[in-house]
Amino acid sequence: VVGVPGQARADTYVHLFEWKWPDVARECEVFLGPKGYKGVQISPPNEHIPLSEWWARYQPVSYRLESRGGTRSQFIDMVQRCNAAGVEVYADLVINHTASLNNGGVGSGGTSWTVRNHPGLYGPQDYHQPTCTVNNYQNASNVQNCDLVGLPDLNTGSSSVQQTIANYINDLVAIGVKGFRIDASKHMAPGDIAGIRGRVSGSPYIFQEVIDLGGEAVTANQYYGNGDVTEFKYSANIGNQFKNGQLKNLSNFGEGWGFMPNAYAVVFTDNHDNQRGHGAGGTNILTYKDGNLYTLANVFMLGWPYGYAQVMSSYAFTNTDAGPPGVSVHSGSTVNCFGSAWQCEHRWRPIANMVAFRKAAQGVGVSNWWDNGNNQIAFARSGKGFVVINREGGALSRSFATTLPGGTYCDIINGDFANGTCSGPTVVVDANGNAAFNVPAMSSAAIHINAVGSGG
Ligand code: LM2
Ligand code: CA
Repeated sequence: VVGVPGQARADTYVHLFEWKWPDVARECEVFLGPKGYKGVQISPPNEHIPLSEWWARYQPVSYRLESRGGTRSQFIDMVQRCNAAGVEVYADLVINHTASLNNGGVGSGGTSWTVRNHPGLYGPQDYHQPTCTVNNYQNASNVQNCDLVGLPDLNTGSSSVQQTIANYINDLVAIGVKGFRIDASKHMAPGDIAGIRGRVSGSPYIFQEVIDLGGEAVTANQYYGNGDVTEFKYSANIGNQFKNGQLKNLSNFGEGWGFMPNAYAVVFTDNHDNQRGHGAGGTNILTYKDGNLYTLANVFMLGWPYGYAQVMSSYAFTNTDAGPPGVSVHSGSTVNCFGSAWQCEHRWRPIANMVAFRKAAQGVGVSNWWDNGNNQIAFARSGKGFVVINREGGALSRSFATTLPGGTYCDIINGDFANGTCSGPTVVVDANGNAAFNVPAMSSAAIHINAVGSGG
């Protein structure tokens, strides 16, 4: 048995990368709320440099809510509608630095600026001096007090800078934003983040982007005092196992692999950076381009009681700098997903339905682990659910002790359960808890106690 039952994580949020606010709002209402996603991470809502590349969003010009995502009023409407749908909005906070492009210009909201000079917000005295370049990851002060890829490094230790940042966060909190991803947290001293947090009203959820794959001066554990932290080792290792390893190795995936304590970890197969070779994680990162393999890895992640799970929702790209498609996701009742633009991984049936599995398995750990010594695995979330993953070229036909009460369960990987009926195949669990599964090559099956009919 692995996984500490009391700490088994129950929830999932989705990153709707570069979605516009009206599309996010509608998605909260028609899909995320009904499927049980707890939250949605949005791209940075602040004013940014006016380039088409996705990373323009990571060069703040001001904290006005005028961005490629939409206007302030569209932002407010989105937050209200997502809250009404039971979905928390997590804003991506870019607060380590400000813009550097071409010595200045005009931002996405019409604000004029020059490098280290943002009228009403910051002047030269608000940046770390003398200026230096992040180039030595063995030296925490270099990592935290110098310019990251040429981006002017705010003096986040100063109380006036902390207050300016907190004013921005408090504006978002007042609108109804429930959580924050703190971009480039590794590049700010943990005490600086604590200082900002201390000036924020309420106690929003925060998770800090700290890339810690080992071997550096700044480590993830230094940030636990502030809140959750991204576990990049999870992303790198799940990719490596699904691409090159053996799934039998995953029987103690999590703390047993030297990952951070379950209670702090935010986990993902890929994020918007490492799916395109930015950020970190190496060459084995799984993405939507991996098709079935990607689905299987996400089924594992959502079935497994480690971390707060992030589902990535991407747009198709070949150029790793390319910005989002011009077309809207929603137009009338048409949903523009799965084609050559928006990929909507969060709507892929196995991924979408495993969100409810994860909730159903709340509070219980893993038992009845089985593997074939290679790439076929199965496990129970004791008394709550059962997952079978077949990452091999042949079918997997076998009877398992599921730990579940007898009944006819919906295989939620291959069908949807609604109003007591299953649109796809069912799995019969007998009175002793045993059930026969027949899982084709490169496929999976999953059942849980909130998708079961009567009888059996
Ligand atoms: C991060 N973590 O701490 C992200 O992992 C990283 O992807 C972000 O960079 C970074 N923080 C800053 O928020 C991204 C992107 C970079 C891009 C920056 C700023 O990965 O490529 O840098 O945003 O937009 C771009 C150019 C780069 C240039 C820089 C400054 O790609 O060549 O450097 O702007 O003008 C001279
Ligand atoms: Ca810094």
